[in-house]
Amino acid sequence: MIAPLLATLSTSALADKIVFAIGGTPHSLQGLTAQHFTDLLQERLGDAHQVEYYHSGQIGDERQLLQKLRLGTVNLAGISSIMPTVAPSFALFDLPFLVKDRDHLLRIDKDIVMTDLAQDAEEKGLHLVSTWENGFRQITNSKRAINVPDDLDGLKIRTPQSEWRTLMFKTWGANPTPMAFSEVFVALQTGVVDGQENPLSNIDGAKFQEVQDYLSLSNHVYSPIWLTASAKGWESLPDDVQSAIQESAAETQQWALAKGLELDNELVTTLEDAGMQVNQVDRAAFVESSRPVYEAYAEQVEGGQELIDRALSLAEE
Ligand code: EAX
Repeated sequence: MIAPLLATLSTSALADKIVFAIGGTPHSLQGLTAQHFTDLLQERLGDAHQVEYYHSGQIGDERQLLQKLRLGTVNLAGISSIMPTVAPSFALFDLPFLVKDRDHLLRIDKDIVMTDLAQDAEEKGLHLVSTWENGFRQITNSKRAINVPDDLDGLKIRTPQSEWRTLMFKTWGANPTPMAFSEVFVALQTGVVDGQENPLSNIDGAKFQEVQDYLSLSNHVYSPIWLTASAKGWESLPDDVQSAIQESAAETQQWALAKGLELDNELVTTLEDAGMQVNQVDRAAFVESSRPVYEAYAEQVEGGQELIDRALSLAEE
């Protein structure tokens, strides 16, 4: 009688819960996406496993989530702009104006992310499950409208904790200040920083319009959010759980990109109605001053120039 009882116990102890976390707020696209995924996954897993979902950095900002994945206390996390700290090739998404639109993104995802970049992550002990959308990033600040890079001169702009995003803003003349997303609202409110850069749904999701006057639409980078596991943690999941995660994540990718497009179209009005002054940046001027970032990527990332060329060649298919 004892053997079957032990078998039951060990099965349930193995994977009775899947801990999943993101840094963003519930109302941001990544929050909506994470909830969508949680629901799909829970439906697939049924009663066998409980998906435990945390948002807003409740159990850690993205850097801490990376550590928790490695420690095994978190099974799945959404990791966005700090991915180049894992493997520098991910800074492909810190090359300004590289991603043309979401169709281009999907081609890059299939031909570069899920092959080359996923391999680089695997070598660093992380398993990429899927590429979701954080979104096209825009600049907000409390001082003035940003039209050309010179307008950023001396402005303190919060960036994610990635040297590539700080390099980008330094190149444009700003004074970048990296910090975790959950600290940004207070930093903007108290004037510790003048501005920040994020997709519209993160801006609205965290109510930055309450503490920022100017929204400059730059679309300077497309920032994905990667559903990530530790390589070891992933291997230790039962096959059926892996498949449930993979299938739910793939469905979620489609949902997220469609939702991202919808939100980009509607949130400019929402933010304008909230009192923000909105302008379009001079894209050509920004493209022109972004060259040093491409040069840095080609120099510092192994095979960097080839990745740039391949990504660019996927723009026109
Ligand atoms: O949860 O840190 C950031 O600005 C990123 O956009 C992050 O994904 C927000």
